[in-house]
Amino acid sequence: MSASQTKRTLVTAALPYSNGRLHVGHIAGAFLPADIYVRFLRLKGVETRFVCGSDDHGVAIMLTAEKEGRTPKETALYYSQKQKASFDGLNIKFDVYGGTSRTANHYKTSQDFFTRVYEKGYFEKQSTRQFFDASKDMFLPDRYVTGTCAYCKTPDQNGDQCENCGKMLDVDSLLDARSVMSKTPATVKESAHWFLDLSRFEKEVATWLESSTLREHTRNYVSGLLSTGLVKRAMTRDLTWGIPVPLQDPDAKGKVLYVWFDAPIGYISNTKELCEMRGESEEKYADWWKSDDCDVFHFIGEDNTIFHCVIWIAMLSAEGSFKLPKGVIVNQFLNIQFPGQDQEKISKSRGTAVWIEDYIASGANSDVLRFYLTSIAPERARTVYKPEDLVQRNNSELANVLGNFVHRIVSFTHKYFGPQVPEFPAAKVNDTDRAFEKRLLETHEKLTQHLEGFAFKQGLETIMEFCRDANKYVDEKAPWTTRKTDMELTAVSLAYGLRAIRYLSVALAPYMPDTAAKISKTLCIDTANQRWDDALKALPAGSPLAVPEILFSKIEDKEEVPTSA
Ligand code: B3M
Ligand code: ZN
Repeated sequence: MSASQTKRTLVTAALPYSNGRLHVGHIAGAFLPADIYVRFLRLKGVETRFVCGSDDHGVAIMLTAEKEGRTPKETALYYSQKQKASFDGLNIKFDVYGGTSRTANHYKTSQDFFTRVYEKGYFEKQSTRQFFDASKDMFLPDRYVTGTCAYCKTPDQNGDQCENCGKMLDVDSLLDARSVMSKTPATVKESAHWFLDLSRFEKEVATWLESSTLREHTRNYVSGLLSTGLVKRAMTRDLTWGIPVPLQDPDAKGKVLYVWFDAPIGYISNTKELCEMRGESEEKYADWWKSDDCDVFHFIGEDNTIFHCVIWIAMLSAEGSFKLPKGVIVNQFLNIQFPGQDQEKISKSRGTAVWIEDYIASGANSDVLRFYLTSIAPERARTVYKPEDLVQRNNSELANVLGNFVHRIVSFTHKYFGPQVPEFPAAKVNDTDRAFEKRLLETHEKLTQHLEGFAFKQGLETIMEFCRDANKYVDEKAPWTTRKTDMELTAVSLAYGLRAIRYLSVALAPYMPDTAAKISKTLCIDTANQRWDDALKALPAGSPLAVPEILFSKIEDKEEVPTSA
């Protein structure tokens, strides 16, 4: 996989449904890796915009609104703001965080998109059989109905997609369907809808699949979908909440766009929103969506794969004026395991989630969570979040290995050479120092490759291995012993140690921005125009040093960080 080589890059993270709070699984899935990538690109000097916002339409929001006694619009706004606060608390810094129900721009962009596809003749109007709740006199699209998946026989599945096998479900493939509203068996009623025949875009999807940046599991999954053939999918719904179908046809009355039609268009409308926020003309968004100088990367969780890698590609191909994404970076799910219990899915209803809001409210260090979630990132397979593992890694890796290295080098330098990088004669540099320097250069090369290849977890491991070696280097050079006999030799060890710290202040910046900033502050480095390769620049002798802060405190009492819902 290769990263963006172009002048500009637009990075998006999946738009979360605004019907609930965010938990660690959401963050590990799409948002944190996207944020790491954006920070890396910016350090590389790539002009980057980072776009997200809440996904406000669809039945999920309607059901929550009903349950919590708010309107769907109020619900969307309420949770969208909560989500924004959670992202802020973890330093996940989008350039814009809108909401698909909040702006006229999103309605217009979605309706214009629909109209263009319609005018090109790609929609087929068809009378369909839909689940219906006679007692409530309403159609039951998507999550309004539950039943058993006809393909894998998993019970309690929603009307749109089976959580277990990922297949799309409809009146014929959802067995024993019941209304979520009245709990009565669902009946079936006719309704006209507009379908996009995905099979007409099989070639476009296949070509995109070959040329785009995807992880292996994603490529295999999408090839599998293509090999069984694509089908027609309704792009409209019988719902009261959503974007009205922009057609004069009497059959369009009371119908809205399917949430998965308008949601990805949210990436475009949020980009427009951002241009407006920056005082640019609305048409500026085309620099990000229609220019060959820009690559678009979507970061998503595994359950969104079919929508981004098949339906969205077909939609964009049908509409024709936007660029196809350069890559879709998909993470698998994160399971959770509480002490003494079995591993399970993260679930709000079963109370098996760690909420970001609670983590932030506990006052725990946001970088610790960023570190832990990256160290268990489900990049190739599902992985497990273990609350006590976070505590253990904070203590053993962050506090003991990283924090301790920085602290001991800087405070030792202060003590014996004053608050500055010591000067040393070149003749005192020995093989151990040269080997350590080589190690640093190799680390940078490896880390850069990992980040360019979206292997964020391996990148972080590379940094931590370097930290362990840095501690070994200092132990071997033992400045606390050499200072009694040879101050010049001691100066070399500390200067090389400081060089490693300088390195970490940049290398860690995509992963742990607060920590990187604290290290930079200790080294009195202005990070405003910092670049990725500045990581390799040694600080000249005499550069000032500030008093080091404690980067990570040990978590003694496990209750200090939230461990459950
Ligand atoms: N809202 C599903 C989810 O939150 C959906 C993603 C939309 S991305 C355009 O997982
Ligand atoms: Zn299934």
